[in-house]
Amino acid sequence: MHLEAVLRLSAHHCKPAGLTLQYGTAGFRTKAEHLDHVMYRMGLLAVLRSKKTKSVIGVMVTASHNPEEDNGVKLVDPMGEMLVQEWELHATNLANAEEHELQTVLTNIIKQEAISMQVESCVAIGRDTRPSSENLSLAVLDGVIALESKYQDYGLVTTPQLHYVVCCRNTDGRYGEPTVEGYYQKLSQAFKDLVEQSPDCGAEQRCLSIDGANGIGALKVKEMEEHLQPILLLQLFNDGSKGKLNHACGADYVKVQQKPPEGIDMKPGERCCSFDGDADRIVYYYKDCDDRFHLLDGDKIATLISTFIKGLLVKVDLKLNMGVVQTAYANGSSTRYLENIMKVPVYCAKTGVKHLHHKAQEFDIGVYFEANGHGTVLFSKTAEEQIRQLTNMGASEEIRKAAQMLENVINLINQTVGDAISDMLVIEAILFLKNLTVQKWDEMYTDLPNRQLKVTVSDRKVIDTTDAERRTVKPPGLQEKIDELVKSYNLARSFVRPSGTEDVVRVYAEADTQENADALAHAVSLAVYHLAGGVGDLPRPL
Ligand code: G16
Repeated sequence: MHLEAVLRLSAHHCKPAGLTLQYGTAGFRTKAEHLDHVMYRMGLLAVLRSKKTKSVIGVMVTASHNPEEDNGVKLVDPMGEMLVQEWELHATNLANAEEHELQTVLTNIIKQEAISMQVESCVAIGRDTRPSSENLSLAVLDGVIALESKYQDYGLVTTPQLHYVVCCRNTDGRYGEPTVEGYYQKLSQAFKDLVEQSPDCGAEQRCLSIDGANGIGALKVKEMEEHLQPILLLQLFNDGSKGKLNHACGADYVKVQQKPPEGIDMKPGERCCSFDGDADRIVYYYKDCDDRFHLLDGDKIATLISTFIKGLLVKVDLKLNMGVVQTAYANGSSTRYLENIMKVPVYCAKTGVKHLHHKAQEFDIGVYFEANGHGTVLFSKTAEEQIRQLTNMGASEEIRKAAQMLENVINLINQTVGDAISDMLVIEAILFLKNLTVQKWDEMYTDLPNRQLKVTVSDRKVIDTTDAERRTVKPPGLQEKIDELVKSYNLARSFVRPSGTEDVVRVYAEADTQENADALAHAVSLAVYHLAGGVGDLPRPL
């Protein structure tokens, strides 16, 4: 095989000697200036994956919630899912091969995966609004061109839009038309069909304020707005016209800081939401008459959506099993509510949509959400078929109506991956249909006070976890220390894990009061600092 062009073009995307990067929670992610060679090589890998699967493969240039200076890459598999985990190793080997090893590593992947280089391939490329994204997506393109593959450059798109078009392309349009306009048409039609039955709500209920994180989500929601009027009236803040991407705004900031983003004008009782930097996460919030901030995160979203779906399933009387998948970050109150009140089985997966998605596929209807607002609902083929049959058959009017609503949810939810825009429309539709205010939704259960902190250590790989990241097995003594600290507080829980997107260790704690959650999080941070090689200043009390 001739890899001449690959090596020739690689000279324009040289790997800095000695630099090694790890495939993390959602692909490679680091400072943008270290990523040119990675992008080129992910272009190459996407072509190989495309040949192997005989499908279109997606490459999204984004670092999502990370600061503007960072960038990253997410690879999208044929049905719109994240790259299959067995290929993460190929990605790591390829990204870390020194220039002189590139040919060997590529040839090894081709051999190991028995890839026929004669097979046609096609790569779909997308990017977010970061200043570095355009050039990095050109590097991806160079990799694709080096292996003489077909491609389509979708330009500026949200990550979920790229996942959507990849799935559409590989299902011959059955999932929808493979364009951004097709995405708007599909979602807005399903949204309108779903809310058709809702009681007439006032203008107040129809208004939603959106914090676009100064990112791609803001651009895309602006494009979509006209498709949603007059049902939904959107007010967009942090639209990218002045502020910096994810700076003091966006879903991650709001969730971690537990406060509103800067740049949003919030009136008491008004429903607001924040997207993250590539619009695959969403959180809701409002402030009450006493100016108190209330956050409705991924756990509250999962509860709202699964309660709604369960209600419809009872009406249609289908014996479909439904499960909810969360991570260790899920608030203890949400898990108890789902299990004890709603009687829905709940599972805990490792952080990262790839893990949650996988688990959710085991159910007829799998609802998965990370507390940070990343999630969706998956319907099995059986579930989709049974629901569709009921919409056509001579079932009673009530059953037919409920089945129709479920079908609209299937069309509205982006089943390929968590999607801020799609999730927002599902939530808005449920609130309309149930005539629920954001306050009433919030009252479903009360979150346990919690705190998330970050600790910088010299090498975060010294921490190893087990039990879906709820316990550490390394370094020695850390878990014992956490256990001892947790015992001193009521209703307390805490865990630590190395982040797969930032160079930090994440600390989570919850307890009966905010003071206790804060104190526990601080004490655990100190334990991490001392036992796992903390660098810089000691973690300070909150
Ligand atoms: C990515 C993943 C999420 C994960 C988040 C944080 O989100 O897709 O599943 O929760 O990173 O991961 P970590 O704690 O390992 O840094 P995004 O929105 O940044 O792509």
